[in-house]
Amino acid sequence: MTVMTDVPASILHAFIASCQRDPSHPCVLFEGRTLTYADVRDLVQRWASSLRGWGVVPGDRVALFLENSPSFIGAYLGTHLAGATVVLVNTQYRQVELRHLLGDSGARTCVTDSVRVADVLRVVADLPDLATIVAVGADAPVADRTADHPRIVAGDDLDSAGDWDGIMPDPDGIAVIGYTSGTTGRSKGAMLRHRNLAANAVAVTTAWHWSGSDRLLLMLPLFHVHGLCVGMHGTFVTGGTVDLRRKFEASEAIDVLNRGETTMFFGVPTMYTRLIAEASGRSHRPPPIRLYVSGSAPLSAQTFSEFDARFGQAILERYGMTETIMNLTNPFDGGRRAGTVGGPFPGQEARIVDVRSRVPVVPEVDGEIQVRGPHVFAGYWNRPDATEEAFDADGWFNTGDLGRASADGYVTITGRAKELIISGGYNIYPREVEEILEAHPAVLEAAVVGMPDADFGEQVVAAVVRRAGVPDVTPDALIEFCRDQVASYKKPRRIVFVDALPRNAMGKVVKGDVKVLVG
Ligand code: MCA
Ligand code: AMP
Repeated sequence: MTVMTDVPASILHAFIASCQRDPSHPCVLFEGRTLTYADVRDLVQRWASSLRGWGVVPGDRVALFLENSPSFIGAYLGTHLAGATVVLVNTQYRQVELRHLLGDSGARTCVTDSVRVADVLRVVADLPDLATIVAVGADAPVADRTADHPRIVAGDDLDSAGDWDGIMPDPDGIAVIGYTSGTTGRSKGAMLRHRNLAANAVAVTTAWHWSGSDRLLLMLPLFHVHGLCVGMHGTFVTGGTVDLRRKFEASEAIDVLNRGETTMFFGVPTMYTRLIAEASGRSHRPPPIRLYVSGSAPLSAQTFSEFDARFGQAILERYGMTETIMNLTNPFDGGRRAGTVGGPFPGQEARIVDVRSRVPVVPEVDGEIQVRGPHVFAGYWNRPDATEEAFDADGWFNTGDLGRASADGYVTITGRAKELIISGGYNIYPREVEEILEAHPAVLEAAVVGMPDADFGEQVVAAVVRRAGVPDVTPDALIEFCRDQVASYKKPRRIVFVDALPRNAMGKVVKGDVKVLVG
């Protein structure tokens, strides 16, 4: 195992070092604007000073419920500079998730936009800890709400930073809480320390030969580890440039790639299948770039080879998790093998163990993937039980992903021990959707499974047993019911009414049989 040297204390330390090296270098390109490293540092200081003015104290949790924009970056590093912890919130989340994330994390401040303020206000009655909502966006309905609890302040009225330098993070402090893995329907907050983020960013940039002259086209959302901890952190650590977009559009991506200034693109497999489809309608293929990376969900060998045929480039597939950021990667220089995720990043360890005995297995034998190293999180927020269960006595983290290693060290992910549907790179926990469906008066019980989907990889399908003696319900009405409460990507694409759910002798629903039933 290579030991990484020169790991900065935090991403903020790394960002400031990059800024000191070249303050006038472009850091963020966004909607026609160029923000240099000095511009971003100024923005971060103003955010930190404003957050402090709005009552944020060291150790607070600040929830970011924001789309991609320079404000996200300012609020993110600004929260760190104010000594607080960022809680990441998917912008598609609705009342069920918001109530849980904001409540469980005890966030006292939520930074959002002028549209999403309404979503937060819908649930504030259940959020006694939430003192301040910061609304970014010119048309924020701030004036008439300032006296209420929580108070709403305008995120565009930032302080001039003045002479306040802020608080540089303690490497062991919690930088980010990312919610993930809700086996009971309620997700858990993975606590990432500043040093975890810094160590992984150095490992990733080293492995992928990322430098200050790179320009990353980033169309992934910043509220997940993929966009934030790989895309943004790598940029800050190397002193490179990120061409940040609000969201992914295949035609826009190809147009940008055609300009020849991009050197890297990171995406989920759905983005690659859409890029292939978009490129097939064009006369020329984009000029080659230094690196295409795929992750967050399995990249099929077919997409890998179609992309190679259409773009003339081998996608580098890697594997990560919110709890550990990036774990395994195909090599930058050696062969990138379709259907595999390669081996550990520098300075990190991985192994495959027998799912029952937890003893390491030999190559070509299936087991659970375990990882260990400076990138691995501190544990789950307020969940010592879940934290203890996640680690073994020697500090190995159980990923819940199944895999096998080849004799020369390439890991193939073969399945998941955890019940999880990955749709277009978003994780969906069946239990959460089942609980929503079962809260509908016309539903007796529900079982949710992932079925193959050409665009998203997997799609959500629900088998539903209707309750007798109540007014009937249509599949569309049930889908609408879900959409009102949870992120739209979690809603079932299909609902199949069944007389009973298939159960085993223990009374447990057999998901394999549910798939046959709805298939
Ligand atoms: C959007 N929709 C989806 C999904 N995305 N449905 C199922 N699965 C999805 N992934 C639905 C919306 O709810 C909406 O439904 C309709 O599609 C249109 O929404 P829109 O936003 O326009 O969708 P899109 O632009 O087509 O989005 C597809 C996408 C997006 C670009 C692939 O899903 C995406 O950015 N995915 C990346 C997620 C990501 O970053 N994952 C990393 C997490 P309706 O109209 O009915 O309301 S995993 C991670 O971080 C780990 C560490 C790792 O390894 O990377
Ligand atoms: P999250 O909980 O959102 O951090 O998602 C992490 C999960 O995404 C992992 O535990 C894997 O199940 C899955 N994942 C990430 N990258 C890959 C990949 N390259 N291939 C297959 N699954 C992946």
